[in-house]
Amino acid sequence: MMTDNNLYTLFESRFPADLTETAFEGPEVSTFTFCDLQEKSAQMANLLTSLGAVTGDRVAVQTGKSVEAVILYLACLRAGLVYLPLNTAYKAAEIEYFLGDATPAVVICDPASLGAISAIANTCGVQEMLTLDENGTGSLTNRAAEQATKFETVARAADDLAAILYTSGTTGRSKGAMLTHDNLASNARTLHKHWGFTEGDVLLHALPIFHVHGLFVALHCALLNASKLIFLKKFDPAVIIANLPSSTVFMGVPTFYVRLLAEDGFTKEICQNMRLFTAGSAPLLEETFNAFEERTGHVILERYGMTEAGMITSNPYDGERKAGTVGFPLDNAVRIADEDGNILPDGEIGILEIKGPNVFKGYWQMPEKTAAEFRPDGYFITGDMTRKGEDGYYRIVGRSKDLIISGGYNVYPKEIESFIDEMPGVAESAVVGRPHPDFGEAVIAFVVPDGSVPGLKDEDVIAFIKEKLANFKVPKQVFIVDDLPRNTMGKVQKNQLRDRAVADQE
Ligand code: MCA
Ligand code: AMP
Repeated sequence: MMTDNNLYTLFESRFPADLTETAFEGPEVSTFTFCDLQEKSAQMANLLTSLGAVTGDRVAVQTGKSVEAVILYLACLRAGLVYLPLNTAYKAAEIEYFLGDATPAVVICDPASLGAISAIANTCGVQEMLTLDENGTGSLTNRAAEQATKFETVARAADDLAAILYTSGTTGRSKGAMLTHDNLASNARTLHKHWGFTEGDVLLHALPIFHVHGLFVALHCALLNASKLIFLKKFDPAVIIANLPSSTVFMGVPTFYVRLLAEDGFTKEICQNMRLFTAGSAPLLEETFNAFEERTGHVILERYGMTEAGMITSNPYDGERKAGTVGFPLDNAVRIADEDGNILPDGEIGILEIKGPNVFKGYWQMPEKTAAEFRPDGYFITGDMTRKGEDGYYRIVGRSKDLIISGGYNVYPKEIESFIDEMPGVAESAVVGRPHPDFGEAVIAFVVPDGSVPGLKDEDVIAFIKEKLANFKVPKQVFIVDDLPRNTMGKVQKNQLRDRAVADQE
C-alpha cells in the first residue's frame, strides 16, 4: 500500500487529543474547533466529489478571507484536488487568463462576482460554480451542510500536486507554480521546528490567504502545532494592537511593521506576551528593524522565500538576528552563481540557486519555461541577487528579474507595460519601482503618447489601468514623456527613469 503523504493527514495527526479545543477565533469570525475543521472539511470534500471533481482536478477560489475558505483548502487536500487560490484584487481580464490556463473543474467565488466569473468560466470548460462570501456564507457552505461529516482522506504520493499558485513572470504572463504535498509538508515541518513552535502558541493571522505567506507559512505552522489562530479579516493596526496581548506569534510583510510603528498604542507592554515576530515577502528596512527593537524590545526575525519554494533562508531563532540579512539556508541546498551558472566564491554577488524538497515541481503546462529556470543538476534559479557575508549570513541585494514588490505583492513591469501599450494614444511605456515609505516600493509608469489622442493625461492612463488590473498594480504616478532613454543597443535605461522618478518626488 502507498504511504499516505496527504498534507491534511499530517495536519490531522497533530490535532489535539481533545478535538473541542479552539482552532480559529477572532473578533469578526465564529469560533471553530478542531472537530469543526475535521467535519466541515469532510462535508466540503463530499460536496466537491459529488459534483464530479476527481483527483488532480483544479479548484479555483477567489473569495474574501474567512475560516470557511481555509476549510475549503483543507477539503481540497483531503479529496486530492488541486487548490488554486486567486488574489481578491484580480479583475475579469486577469481571472480569464488563470481559468483558461488552469482549466479548473470547479470555481468558487464571491456571490457579487458570480455573474462576471460565470461568463468567463463558461468559456473555459468549468463544470461547477459555487459561491462563498467573506462571512463564509454562500452556496458552497449551504450545500456542504447537507453532506456527511465523514470523508476518507484520499491517499497522496509525495509528488502529487496539492496546489497551484500563479506567480507573475518577466515575460508578462503568469506561470502556475505546481506545489506538491511533500513540497508543502517539508517546508511546514522545517519552519515549525526552526521557529520553535511550542505548546500554548497562539498565532495572530492578518495576512491574505491567497499567497504563500498567509496560506502556507502562517497557517501550516499553526496547524502543525495544533495552535489556536486569532484569525483577522485583514490587516488593521488597531485590531492587531487589541489582539497582541493574547497572542504569541505574528507574521507580516514589512508594510505591516511600518504601519504598526506609526501607532502610538503600539507599545512594549502590548507585546509582552509575544514570543516571535517574523517578516518577509519583501526586504525589511534596517530602520524598521531598529525602530521595532527600540519600541518593543523584540527583534524581528526576517526570512526569505518565494512562491516556487516556500521559505528558503531564515535568520536564526536562537542566534543573532541581523538587520538587512535573511539569515541562513533552511533545509535546502543553496549556492550563488553567475548568469551562466558558474558558482561564485563566498562574498561575491550572484544569483541564488536552490535545491531541496521544498522546490516546486515546475510551471503548469510550461515545460520550456520550467527547464529554463532549472540548471541541469536540478538547482532552481531564483533570480534574486545575493551575497553571503563573512559572517555566513545571506543578504538579498537586488533582483536579476525585473520585478517590483509593493506592500508584499509582486508586480512585473512587463505586464503593466504591455497593458499600457495597448491603450489608444500610447506609443510605448516603461514601468519602474520607486522607494515608498509605506509599500516599500511603488509602481511608477513613463508613457510616450503617439499623438493620436490629443492631450493624453496621466490620470487617463491611471483610470485605464484601474478598470482592468488589480489595484496594487496601478501606478502611483504616471509621467507623460516625449521619449524613453535608450542605450546604444536600443534598451530602455530603467535606471535613468528610476532616478528621474526619485528626483521628481524630492
Ligand atoms: C493596497 N494598495 C496597494 C497595496 N495594497 N498599493 C500598492 N501595493 C499594495 N500592496 C492600495 C489599493 O490599491 C488602494 O488604492 C489603497 O491601497 C487601499 O487599499 P486597501 O485594500 O484598503 O489596502 P490595505 O488594506 O491597506 O492593504 C495594504 C496591505 C496589503 C495590508 C499591506 O497590500 C497586504 O495585505 N499585503 C500583503 C501581501 C502578501 O501577503 N504578500 C505575500 C506574498 P486606491 O485607494 O488608489 O484604490 S507571498 C510571498 O511574497 C513570498 C512567498 C514570501 O516570501 O512570503
Ligand atoms: P513571490 O514568489 O511572488 O512570493 O515573491 C518572491 C520574491 O519576494 C523573492 O524572489 C524575493 O525577490 C522577494 N522576497 C521575499 N522575501 C524577501 C526578503 N526577506 N527580502 C528580500 N526579498 C524578499
